[in-house]
Amino acid sequence: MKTLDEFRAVYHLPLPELILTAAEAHRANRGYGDIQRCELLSIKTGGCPEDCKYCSQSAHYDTPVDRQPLLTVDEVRTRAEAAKHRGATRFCMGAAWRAPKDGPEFDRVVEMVRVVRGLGMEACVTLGMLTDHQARRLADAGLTAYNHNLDTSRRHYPEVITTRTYDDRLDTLRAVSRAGIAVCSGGILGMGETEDDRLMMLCELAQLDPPPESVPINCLMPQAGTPLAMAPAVDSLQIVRLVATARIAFPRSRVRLSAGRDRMSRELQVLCFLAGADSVFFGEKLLTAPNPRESEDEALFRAMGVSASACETTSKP
Ligand code: SAM
Ligand code: DTB
Ligand code: SF4
Repeated sequence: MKTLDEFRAVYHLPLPELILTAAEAHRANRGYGDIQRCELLSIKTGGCPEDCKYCSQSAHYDTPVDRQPLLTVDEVRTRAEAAKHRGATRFCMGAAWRAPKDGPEFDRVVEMVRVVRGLGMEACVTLGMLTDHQARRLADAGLTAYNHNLDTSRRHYPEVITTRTYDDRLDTLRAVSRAGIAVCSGGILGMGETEDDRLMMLCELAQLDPPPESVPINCLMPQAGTPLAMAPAVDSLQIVRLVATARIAFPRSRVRLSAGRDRMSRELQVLCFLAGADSVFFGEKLLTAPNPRESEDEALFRAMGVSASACETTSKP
């Protein structure tokens, strides 16, 4: 699927037909029961110069998030080891930067990537805009993927962020690909956009060559003090439709049911997995916001009868 009309035609199929089509694409292209557990760690928190209207870490808004300087490599190692014991196979690290500055801090992040890879986990980082040189250094350290979300459609973007452009975002994604690092890029639902805006975002991602290795679908977690603090929740069947459309458009990619699961019922999450989602953030905190309790996720996975081996690993500390 490449054109917006194709995306619309798929998205607006009768819902059972859409889910079945996505499930067939999922079964044909990936291990159906393989739902990846990822853990997320904020390695540098708050004080970000960007004005993303959804974000608790932007210095433009008065939010309850405390600033925290870049963690040490040892702190990251400890957290990554614990994540591995809980069954995570991917460790994702986020920094509240517009772009990393070359120097000791970037060197430290490169070392963090080496450490996580050394533990045998996939490593993903999200650090803001990257130069070609920085992308190559991360690639040399063995980085598995770089997360950099388009967030929304090109036309809705300026309503959400004014301190950078959509093309800045695409430039970084191209630098990441040029360095041979897999791209993780998706967006956030529930920022006042239309359903068509969400399809435009998927359509932009579908133009990337190669297509993104993973597509995170986040639901806005309204953050106190931000301009989107009072945004209403997204309709649950619209989430299912978008997940299914992403699965059909990116049959070989991970479609990640990312932020916002704490407000989703078990049944809605199961529908999303049926529609092709195959990854979650595991652990009680995302970057600054809460995630479902580990015990709840364990129970959900057990009830679904998937990833039994990962559950066994996680029950032993
Ligand atoms: N500063 C870097 C950047 O924005 O590229 C990396 C960190 S940023 C927090 C990573 C992503 O988290 C954002 O692109 C956005 O898609 C997602 N995110 C941030 N706040 C969120 C929220 N309140 N609800 C849902 N997703 C959110
Ligand atoms: C992504 O798409 N979602 C994650 C990850 N990439 C970095 C971030 C979710 C952040 C949720 C809000 C918070 O914890 O502050
Ligand atoms: Fe900064 Fe990233 Fe938050 Fe935007 S989303 S304010 S760039 S940390």
